[in-house]
Amino acid sequence: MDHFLKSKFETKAIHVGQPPDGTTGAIMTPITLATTYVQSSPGVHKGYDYSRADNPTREAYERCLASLENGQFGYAFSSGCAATTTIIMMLKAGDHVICSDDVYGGTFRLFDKVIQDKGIQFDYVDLTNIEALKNKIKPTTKLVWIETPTNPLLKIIDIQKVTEICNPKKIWTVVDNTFMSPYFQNPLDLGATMAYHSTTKYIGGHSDVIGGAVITNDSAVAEKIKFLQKSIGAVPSPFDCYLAMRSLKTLAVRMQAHEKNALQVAKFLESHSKVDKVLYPGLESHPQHSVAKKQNSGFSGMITFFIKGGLKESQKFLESVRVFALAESLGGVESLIEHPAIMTHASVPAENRKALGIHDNLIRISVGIENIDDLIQDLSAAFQKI
Ligand code: P1T
Repeated sequence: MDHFLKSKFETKAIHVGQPPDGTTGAIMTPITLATTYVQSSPGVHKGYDYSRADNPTREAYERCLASLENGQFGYAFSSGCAATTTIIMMLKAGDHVICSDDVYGGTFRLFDKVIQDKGIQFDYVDLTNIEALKNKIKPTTKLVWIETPTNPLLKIIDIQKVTEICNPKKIWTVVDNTFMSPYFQNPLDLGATMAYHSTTKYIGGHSDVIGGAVITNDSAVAEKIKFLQKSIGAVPSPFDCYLAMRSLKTLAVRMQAHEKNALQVAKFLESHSKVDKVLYPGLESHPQHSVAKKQNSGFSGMITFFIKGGLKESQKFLESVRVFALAESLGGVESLIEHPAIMTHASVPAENRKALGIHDNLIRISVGIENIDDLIQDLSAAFQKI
């Protein structure tokens, strides 16, 4: 057993799965690029036979990541969408999935345009409404996909309430924990079957590596995911694993910095005359602030707000920022800003976007860890351009 598994978050992030190298004493885990491993007799090897199945750098990263989610089993993938696909491959034609109505546009596209064609059925439900969830469950329901906070509307779903309904019925629950990171939210502790990440975001943290991950404590689910990981083969490269593992070491300090800045940006926006409404789980005005306070140890760095006006005002504002970069994605050290209706959620049909409230005056911010004065000044100057 890893000596550090019982340590606190910051210590686990630096040490679990990463003892000094047995051969050289190197303090950093080597990047093992080999695709294959020499066997002394057919089938006799040192635990590795082919790198799609097992790779030492990936294994170190998976162990560390699993420990941060208080999970026994962790699996890394070449993207968040690859991890989503692998999870869904546990299902078969005729199975039914209930998914948060407000999810990353790419998740919706994958379900709606790719997986549904294979005979798996989907219902999209506002999971902040537990009665609505209960009403949609059928005998064929096998999985509930919870994104919380949701992307981009930052709705907070009560994970424990959902798992209390699903677990007795043997319905798997997946929590997309991308926006909170394991530092602020641990879905497995709240009864979820799987914690999921687009590690491209806070876990990678530097906007230089695409990846995904699944963590579970359910050994039967773990066995299936491991089998599918090897069989489908959407695995990250050893270098990507190294980068993501290196990033884990600073996850705690980064998340604290993101949150500190985000709270100040959210308050600034809330008091600004050109802002209609701000959605940030850390603000008392957030509709599910009490749920966030209960299930999260912090509120992370994502903010969504409605600017006064419409597309014209949004465009002018987004063209005017200088410190915030107009770009998709989130969770990096640099502040990003984007327009969900045109960018990250363009694959959600216009009528769905309208029903959800993803309007043309909606702007999403990923608050980075630059100096807060520069961030506020940048937003302030951009508002003056409208
Ligand atoms: O991009 P990829 O690593 O494949 O992850 C997909 C994904 C899954 N879940 C959530 C909550 C996400 O936000 C994402 C990717 N999101 C963006 C690129 C974005 O800008 O919202």
